Amino acid sequence: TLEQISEMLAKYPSKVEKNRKKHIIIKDSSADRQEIEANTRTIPGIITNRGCAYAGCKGVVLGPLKDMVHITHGPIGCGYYSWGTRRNKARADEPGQEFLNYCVSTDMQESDIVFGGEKKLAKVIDEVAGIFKPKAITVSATCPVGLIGDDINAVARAAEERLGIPILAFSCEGYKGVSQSAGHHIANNGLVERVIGAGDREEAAGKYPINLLGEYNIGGDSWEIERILDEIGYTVVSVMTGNGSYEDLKNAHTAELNLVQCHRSINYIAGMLETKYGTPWLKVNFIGVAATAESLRNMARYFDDPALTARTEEIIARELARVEPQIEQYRKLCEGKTAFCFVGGSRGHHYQGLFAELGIDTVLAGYEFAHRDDYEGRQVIPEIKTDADSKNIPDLHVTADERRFRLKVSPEKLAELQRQIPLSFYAGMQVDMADGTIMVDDLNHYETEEFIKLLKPDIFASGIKDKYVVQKMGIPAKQLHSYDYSGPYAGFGGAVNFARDVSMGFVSPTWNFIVPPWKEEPLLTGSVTEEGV
Ligand code: CFM
Ligand code: HCA
Repeated sequence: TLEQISEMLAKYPSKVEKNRKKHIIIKDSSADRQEIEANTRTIPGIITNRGCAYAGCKGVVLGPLKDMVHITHGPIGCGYYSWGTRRNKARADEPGQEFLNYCVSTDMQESDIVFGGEKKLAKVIDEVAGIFKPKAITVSATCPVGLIGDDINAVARAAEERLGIPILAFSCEGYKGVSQSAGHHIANNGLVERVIGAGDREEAAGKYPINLLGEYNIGGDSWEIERILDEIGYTVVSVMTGNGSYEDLKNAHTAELNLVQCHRSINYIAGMLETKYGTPWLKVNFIGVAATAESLRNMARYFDDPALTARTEEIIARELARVEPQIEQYRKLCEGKTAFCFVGGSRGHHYQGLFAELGIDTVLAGYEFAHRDDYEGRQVIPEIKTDADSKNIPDLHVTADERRFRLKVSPEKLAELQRQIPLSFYAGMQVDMADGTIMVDDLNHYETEEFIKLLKPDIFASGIKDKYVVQKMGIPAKQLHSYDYSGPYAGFGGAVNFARDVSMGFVSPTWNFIVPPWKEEPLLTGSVTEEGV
């Protein structure tokens, strides 16, 4: 209840209390509207789960592009901690053109900080081009690079002339924003400016050409989604950016529709491609059986072709017949339980549907770094105040491409479709949450513990940073970032894997095998003597 939350917040200094209050909402559909504060600075001293702009740019959006080598310009730590931990999988399309297992850094030392790191960067770029012969190279800046003023753009331009391959520089210093989110925006801008449209194809190679945006192939998710899309007959021109490539992305302008799975990380590209090429985007969600089926049906509605619609229904029926009985088995183990669902920017919403299919109610959900539109829906965008932090990242000024702009559907048809399907629109998390459930933005460790005591969830879904604290409180914790090294969880097949893994969390006898040390023998031994020694 509100009083209990107030009590929890009262432990903070009063300024902090006032701040955090705006990031917490109890869903109440009778209220006119419920505004949440988001995408603002974390209060120093609070243990947040957020990452930095570099993580959002290099780690999230650029990192999965497999035929490019991604150079981290900075001290080794930033590169090291982004080495493979996100589990974005890839397979080479051409022999030797898959570099994701490498972690390339300029390994800046103190002397580079003092005298500048540009020469070292130029040398690393030359080495990378010589050793790997990639299609293209990215350079991502970490905090010290911006502080000392290395001009990575000039270094990249010079190297590009020298080497004859695209070298893209990203000024995504960690401090460029309040979270990963700023880095998404920086990466989106660079891909639109330098990659998408750089190819010379004017038409896609097959029928119903689409791009899948905001899907990063964590644990193989996009492979499971593409399996179905291929079977239905779609031509997946590119995936941004899971198992994605420079090679595919450069012809992404040939798609007739852009699908947006993770709105937060890639809505900028979706919007810019609509302006530039006249291609609308469709908000999809391939997490959960019902959401997957609905997304496929919405896609069929957009293309409006009876053969495609029939094929869509055929595949959905086949997949449901296959996965529903399996999920039903697991549902018996999960029914009636409750979950916390706190992830970065879109999974906090998407996974609630999959939990519901297992009979698990989400009692608290939230995002680390999403914006108000991801909670409240895109209709609030015009009223979001731009503060000094968000002004840091410029919106690109994109105009219609004179040669390639083509309205994919007439304005009348577009308006009609928008009444039926989420075309170029995202309604956010809030509408899907039940009354009385709680939304928390940028949840921190103190609030995590307090909310657990209050709500006693049966499972806690979030990331590595709070997993072990929660597990030690005796609650199964499920990572929704790395999937705890499991997956895929997307699509029809993924839902079964998820059901299996969550059920394991509930029925695992592990905890019964562990005897806390103080139950085996007293922690303090000795005796008290009269002298007190
Ligand atoms: Fe989008 Fe993502 Fe997410 Fe995200 Fe991330 Fe991620 Fe995430 Mo970790 S792009 S917002 S910046 S769905 S890395 S694949 S799991 S926080 S909820
Ligand atoms: C990131 C990456 C991350 C971290 C995961 C976690 C991921 O934010 O830089 O905190 O468990 O998914 O790998 O979100």
